[in-house]
Amino acid sequence: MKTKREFVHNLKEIPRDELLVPGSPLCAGCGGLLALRLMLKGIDGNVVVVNAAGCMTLLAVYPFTPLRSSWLYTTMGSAAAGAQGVRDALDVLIAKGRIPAAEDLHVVVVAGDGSTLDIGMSSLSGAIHRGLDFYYLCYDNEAYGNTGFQMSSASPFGSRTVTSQPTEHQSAGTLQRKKDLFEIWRAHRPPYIATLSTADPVDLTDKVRRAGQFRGPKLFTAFATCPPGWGYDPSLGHEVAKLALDTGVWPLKEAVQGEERHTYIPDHLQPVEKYLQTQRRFAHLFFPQRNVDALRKIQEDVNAYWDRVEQRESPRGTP
Ligand SMILES: Cc1ncc(C[n+]2csc(CCOP(=O)(O)OP(=O)(O)O)c2C)c(N)n1
Ligand code: SF4
Repeated sequence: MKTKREFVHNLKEIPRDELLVPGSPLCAGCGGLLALRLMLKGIDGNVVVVNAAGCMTLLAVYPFTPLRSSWLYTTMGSAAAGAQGVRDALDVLIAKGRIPAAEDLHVVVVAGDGSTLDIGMSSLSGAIHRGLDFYYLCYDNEAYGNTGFQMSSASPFGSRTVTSQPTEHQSAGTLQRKKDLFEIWRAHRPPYIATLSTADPVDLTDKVRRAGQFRGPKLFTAFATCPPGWGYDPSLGHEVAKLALDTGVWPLKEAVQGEERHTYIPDHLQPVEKYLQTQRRFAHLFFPQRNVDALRKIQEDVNAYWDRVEQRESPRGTP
């Protein structure tokens, strides 16, 4: 079941304008890059991008950049504070008549899950609490990608990262569950939050357009497929992202003024193993022998999530 779109109803209605053009040194098939490109299409007007250290730092390797906008680079911990500074500067310049209001820019933070959930969480929490008017994109590749794929607090249970390798004492790899960024954000009560997936670009751009109706923090977390970190061929990114939706691993949802609803409820969840088997970071759960306990736990977590959704929202399979 998919919810009705408000602004973007089909692929043809996704704006053709590009603020992020081809030509970057990021990996082929980078899902985070595609999420950013689509998100910028959903924003009405010009932007200034504030970027926390991470893979997207490669978007501006002087003197080249694929961005058709200004770009401010910050430390991992301070992107949201940087966004506050840019917003304040724009407001002051407009108030003093130094730039016309019509030339105002939207402030867009781009940060990885390590920056968002670990190192930059306190400055982000403060910015949301102050009601800063900005867009925030966390591209969630579920690890510290830029430095070689170390475990972050978004790494899912059972995944292999370079700092959470399966051993003979613990065969699952990462033992912790992902932090729930959506719920952390929801507890701050911002006007708009959503999860995004490049496997549904219409849902993605429609959500960004809808968010544009609100002043204040507009927060997005995108499923960010990562070929080298996750271990799959770059040409398979769409299939991996689609399976994450159809197995229920990555729910598509939004919260408007705290009211949560799912924008896609799979009619029948596919077994989560179909998703796990697409990536080498989960290969140790299947070879040299099946890790029955870990696989059961992953499936049970997904089932429990959707059972809760079913109780709250329309039952699965109901249009
Ligand atoms: C405080 C701090 N610790 C470590 C680093 C080194 N560093 C640069 S990029 C990066 C990885 C960032 O991970 P994430 O935010 O998930 O973004 P990704 O690299 O996955 O795009 C790290 C650890 C840093 N810049 N600052
Ligand atoms: S390591 Fe992953 S997130 Fe980083 S640029 Fe490559 S594909 Fe993108």
